Amino acid sequence: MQHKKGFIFDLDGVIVDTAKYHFLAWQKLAAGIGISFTEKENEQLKGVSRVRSLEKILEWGNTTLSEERFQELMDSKNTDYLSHIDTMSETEILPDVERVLRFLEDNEQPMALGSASKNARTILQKVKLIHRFQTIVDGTDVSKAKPNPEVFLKAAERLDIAPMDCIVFEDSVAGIEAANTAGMVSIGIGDPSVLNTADHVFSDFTQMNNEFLNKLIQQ
Ligand code: B16
Ligand code: MG
Repeated sequence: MQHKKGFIFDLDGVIVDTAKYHFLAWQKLAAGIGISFTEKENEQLKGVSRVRSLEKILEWGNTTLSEERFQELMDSKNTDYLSHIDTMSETEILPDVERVLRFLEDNEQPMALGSASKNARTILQKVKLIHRFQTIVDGTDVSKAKPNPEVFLKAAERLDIAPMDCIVFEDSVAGIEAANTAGMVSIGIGDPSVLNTADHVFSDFTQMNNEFLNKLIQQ
């Protein structure tokens, strides 16, 4: 009998590296309001929603803004970010992502995207992966941001697979916490010393062979 598991992929940092574009856009915004913003701060925004990201930047800079100005800055950050996204193509899909997707498709495993980004569909279209997922749950579908498990629980529900039979690939600490809280198998993609609460960690998909994927299916 073919076992069916639900495989849920985060987007930024797992399928494509859009953190570098978020960095450019947030840095421009921060410079415009006199706040210093380096790669170190950018790291702390991984998996964090757009609103919460701006709130954090303002906290770091000890700055408060009117609600109207806050919204204006959010909009201009996103316009700037989208100008970078517009340059993207399939060449930016991270190494071995396509091999993993193909292996899971060949084994008839349901797959979903579970991302905090409200731009997830645009990005998936640019890299031509939008049709590879049975369902897409993104920042427009959820009201509670990671580490809340809502995004992954919604993906499981739409795949019609029990949370305990779902496997999440995530690059952020908040996302791993969300997967663990949802009762799913959490697989960190990145640095094991950072993602130390994940069930398994790989530096990237080139380190994860088909035998490991097969074990996840059979478990
Ligand atoms: P947007 P993920 C997250 O995506 C990013 O890691 C995070 O840096 C970003 O702030 C968030 O999406 C919101 O993105 O501004 O496009 O709505 O890693 O959950 O795929
Ligand atoms: Mg991510």
